[in-house]
Amino acid sequence: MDLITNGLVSDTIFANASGMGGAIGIIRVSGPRAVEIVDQIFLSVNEKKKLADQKTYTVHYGSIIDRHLTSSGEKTDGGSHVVDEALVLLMRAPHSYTAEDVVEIQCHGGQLVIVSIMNLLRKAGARPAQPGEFTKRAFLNGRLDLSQAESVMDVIHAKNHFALQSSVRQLHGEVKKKVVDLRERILHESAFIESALDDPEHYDLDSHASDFRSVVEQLILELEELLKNSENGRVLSEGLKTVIVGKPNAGKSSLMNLLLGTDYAIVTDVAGTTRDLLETSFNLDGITLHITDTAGIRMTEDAVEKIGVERAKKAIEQSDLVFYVVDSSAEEDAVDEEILSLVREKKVIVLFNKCDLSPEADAGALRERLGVPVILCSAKFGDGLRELTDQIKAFFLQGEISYNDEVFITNVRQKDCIERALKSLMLVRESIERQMPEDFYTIDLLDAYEKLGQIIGASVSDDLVDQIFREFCMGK
Ligand SMILES: Nc1nc2c(ncn2[C@@H]2O[C@H](COP(=O)(O)OP(=O)(O)OP(=O)(O)O)[C@@H](O)[C@H]2O)c(=O)[nH]1
Ligand SMILES: [Mg+2]
Repeated sequence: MDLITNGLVSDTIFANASGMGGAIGIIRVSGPRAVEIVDQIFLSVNEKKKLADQKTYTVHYGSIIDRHLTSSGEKTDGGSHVVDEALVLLMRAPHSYTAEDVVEIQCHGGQLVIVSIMNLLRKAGARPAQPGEFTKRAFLNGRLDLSQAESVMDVIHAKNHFALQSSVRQLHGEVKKKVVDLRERILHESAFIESALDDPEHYDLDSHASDFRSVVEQLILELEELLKNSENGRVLSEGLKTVIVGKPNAGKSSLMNLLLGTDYAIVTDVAGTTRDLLETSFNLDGITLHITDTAGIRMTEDAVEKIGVERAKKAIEQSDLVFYVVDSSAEEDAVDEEILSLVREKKVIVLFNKCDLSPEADAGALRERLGVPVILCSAKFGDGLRELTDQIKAFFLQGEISYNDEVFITNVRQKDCIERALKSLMLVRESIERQMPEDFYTIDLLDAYEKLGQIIGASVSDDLVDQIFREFCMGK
């Protein structure tokens, strides 16, 4: 697919790359006329200096000027009006972000200044960029593969250290490397089969059969590993929607405060203290939890509390994880049954709270009866936090996470491609088991090859490319 010559990259684009409101404004200009266009609006301190004559990776100090206006705003033939002082950075093709000529104008960060400069650029012949268009050009010009381009967005939106680290690894081409390796091995196998079918005298398929089977098994294993890691990656980068539920006074808000390490939620000994949902996010040993404290669930005639209980029920439905807080010093009743039925479909951890009051509490018996993890804790005195953390990890992170050397596919589109490639390879395995003719294998092998190619953009349609880059922010 040759996207570079389809006319998309022939014009010169600009965008505010710094956002409004900072101390410095950065306007990025990219395209074949970038240097010439900025030359029209830039006057170096050394007035004779032209950007067009300057080397790449150089910085120039001067003014942005409107050559058609005087300082009083009137049109002139000769004089010009200074809009702002500026530093101009020159990065020539192909060693720039887009692999085109790029000029970045650093000016003062005021909104009016930035808008005025962008207007001048438009008059000089550049056009405003679409969101993500710079990165799209980097992709179209072959400087980034699609997985790297997507990781640019992930770097910007990373919510925690893990997510950032894994996106930066992807930006450096880790995913690409893995995918290219898998594809080469697939191609090698199908090339061998094709050759053997064409030239049976020189290539012996029969003696290759067991090798071929083990290669396919190995490829399947590696794809499964990538999928497993992607689930870990999702949990680690996006976080878990967690809801704390239980009867009134069980200690839900106390647990919330213990987890956050602050006096966030109101805690009193009045049953029915929390009425509305109380939401926040925090980091527990590297895992982001988006946590919601809820109103205690009970039969109530109080109109406000009733709404609170309904909201709590809805929060359960939308959650990935439920902390069910039980007062271990109180008797069980029908409401416990109701709560258990509400959380039946969910991943639940029971926190058998107030263990300081009932030291005889038996978590084992409860665990056996409910069939879910039960942790003895005291939200008031801070006991049980370690066990809770370990339990969450055991629930969501399959296996050990090695932050340094594993490839994490966190992007949904990429994950979908892996799933499809895996399906195709499973079909190959099935064909081997059923001793189908060899040409059956190659169709599915090449299918897997193509699906993996979509991850790095080796085989994607223009529409998909447009859709992917539309999600980017301005100036990227
Ligand atoms: N002894 C003891 N008291 C606790 C513990 N956890 C909470 N409490 C007390 O139990 C009472 C209720 O605690 P909250 O955290 O407000 O309970 P809640 O589940 O949020 O209650 P509602 O918002 O009314 O549904 C307060 O007086 C807390 O100090 C605990 O582990 N041990
Ligand atoms: Mg509460």
